Amino acid sequence: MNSKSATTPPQDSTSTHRHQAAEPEIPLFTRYAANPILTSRDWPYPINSVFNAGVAQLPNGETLLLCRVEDRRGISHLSVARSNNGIDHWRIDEEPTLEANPREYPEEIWGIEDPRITYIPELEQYAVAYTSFSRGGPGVSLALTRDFHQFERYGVVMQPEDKDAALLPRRFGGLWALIHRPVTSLGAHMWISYSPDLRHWGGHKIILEARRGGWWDANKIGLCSPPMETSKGWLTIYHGVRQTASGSIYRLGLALFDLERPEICLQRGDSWMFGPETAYERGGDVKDVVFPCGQTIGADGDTIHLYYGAADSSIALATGSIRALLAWLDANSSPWDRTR
Ligand code: BMA
Repeated sequence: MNSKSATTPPQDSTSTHRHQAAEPEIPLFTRYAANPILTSRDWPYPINSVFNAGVAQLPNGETLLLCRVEDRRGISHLSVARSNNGIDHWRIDEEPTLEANPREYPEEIWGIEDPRITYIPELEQYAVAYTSFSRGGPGVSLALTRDFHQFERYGVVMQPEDKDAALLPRRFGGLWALIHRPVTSLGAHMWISYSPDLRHWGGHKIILEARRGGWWDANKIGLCSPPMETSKGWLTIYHGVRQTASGSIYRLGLALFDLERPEICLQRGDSWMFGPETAYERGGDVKDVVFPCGQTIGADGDTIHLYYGAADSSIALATGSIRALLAWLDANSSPWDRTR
């Protein structure tokens, strides 16, 4: 008798209990073999670390990363790196591209961080939503640019404590929509707010709540990269923070929001779909962190190049597929009111 068959239960992938379907059989994101793609050693001037980059795909085909660069005082600024293939041969601005300007924008006194870039066809400009580190804590600031040289600052659009924001690329019922993560007495959940002019914001609503208890995304979540528009809805990568006895673990989950009413969550994955595994994700200034702030979509309309900060120390790249993420959501989400 085959000893294996005596001890191994029959394999039937369809019998897997929903809440145990934690890891997809095929990884949803494949790490670039030569990760990390950018570190402090690549920088043309002395810095501590480079991580959490906003991403834009330029009309000339270049990939632009607006990187969070932490200097050796501990204060962050944003700097541009460009590459023809989005993988290597990065050309980095010789000096900081966008620096905190606390004289005119006092909310930027301790630096600017974690940009998310959205191209806005109506304005023919890129909107950069970033964290301004103020005396009152982190807030959300907005700037518009055509060329990543000149920036028009809109100042604080969401007061502290708030961060992890991105603008959606078009209006809904005449209003712009910003996803963000305030910390309120209700907790650290994802919200949406609307504006007629990008300056005055209202209509605030919670769109995704941090779960509770033992969940991987209990108590604190936030938007990662700007949502991707698909035929099924806004495909959205968010981070969940698990507090453990030895610190936090930042992992990535998926949710889908209604195309015309982005405040409506259609699906939410049960388990995380990407988390710290490699040495450069598990060790660094802040261990166990993967933190994407942007992606590009390939010419096939499906391939995602996800750029993420690794352990607050470097920038790494992983490749995925919109089709595969949508299929995974179909197979791995529960009605969301049962998961809280
Ligand atoms: C978050 C942000 C990110 C950072 C992460 C891990 O709150 O501040 O910039 O990457 O923590 O330190």
